[in-house]
Amino acid sequence: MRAKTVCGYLMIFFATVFFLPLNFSAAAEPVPVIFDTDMGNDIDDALALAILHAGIERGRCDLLAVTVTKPGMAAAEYIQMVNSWYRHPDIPIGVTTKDILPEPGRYLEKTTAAAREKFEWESKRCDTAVPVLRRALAAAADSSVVMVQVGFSTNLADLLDSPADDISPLNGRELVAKKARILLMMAGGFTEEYQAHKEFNVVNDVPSAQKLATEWPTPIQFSGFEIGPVISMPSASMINDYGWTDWHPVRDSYEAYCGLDKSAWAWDLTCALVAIFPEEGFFDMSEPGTVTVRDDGTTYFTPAADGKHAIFLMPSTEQAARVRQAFALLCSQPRKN
Ligand SMILES: [Ca+2]
Repeated sequence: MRAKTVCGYLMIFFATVFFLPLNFSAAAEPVPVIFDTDMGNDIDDALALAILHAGIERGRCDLLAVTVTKPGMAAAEYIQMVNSWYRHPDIPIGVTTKDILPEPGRYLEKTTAAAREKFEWESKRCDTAVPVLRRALAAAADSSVVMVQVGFSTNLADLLDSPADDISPLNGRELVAKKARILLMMAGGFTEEYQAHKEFNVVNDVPSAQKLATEWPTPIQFSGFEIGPVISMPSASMINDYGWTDWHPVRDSYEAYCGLDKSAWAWDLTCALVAIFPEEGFFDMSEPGTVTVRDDGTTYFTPAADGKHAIFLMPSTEQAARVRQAFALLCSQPRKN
């Protein structure tokens, strides 16, 4: 009974907001995005990738490359499968050289195997992450690229240390300073409740997170751990909104990861959403300041007028509802044929 009532309210809510707040302007130029992910450790990376593909379909995102901080080929092959399903098989993919959490997790291999029964795609011979990042940046317009990092800081720290090569006469730090506009990263914990929290993306590679916090040359906006629990993915959407297709890689992954009836906490989607719809006010940002990463993996934010960092502020009830709705609509958005 209760479930039916909740479902009824959700349907009214969906019908209402579908026509109201998602009035993304059609004239905006696609945002050039590089997506760096630990795909497979949690389901929100897959949902974030779905949001970026929805952005491509809407003409709001140009996905220049995907780089992976999960070693081995399971994550890379899964990403190639998803990109191919969305009909963008040529997006470059680069893989880390470090061996952090190599286990494939709950959905990468399972969904890739299921996909083989549904459609064919060409497996990619992937390069390592740093040359893929360097090529994508070198080819981009100056100060244009939005970097979205939703896994460990390994690849982007390695990028900063990369020397000049035949891809670019600039070293990594110079290349980032010239080509990137901003880095959006899911990392850290910044509210009082999470002061002692050793956030997953930080604690699995603390030196790299420290390097980005101190050396990354563009502004950084940090989406902290505290945001995800208040904007979980609506399970009703996972159950109800995919009827337009007989199979969907991200829905299949979600089912394998936690079951369709669970509303998974949603961290990584926040950065993808803000990357491609920066003007929509989905979140408010803090005043400028500096994020510090301690050696034990905890983090804190200090306001400072000349700081290059900001943190996502906790969303209001209205913002959280709107963000959840955007997640639901974008992840389930039908692809073009
Ligand atoms: Ca992640």
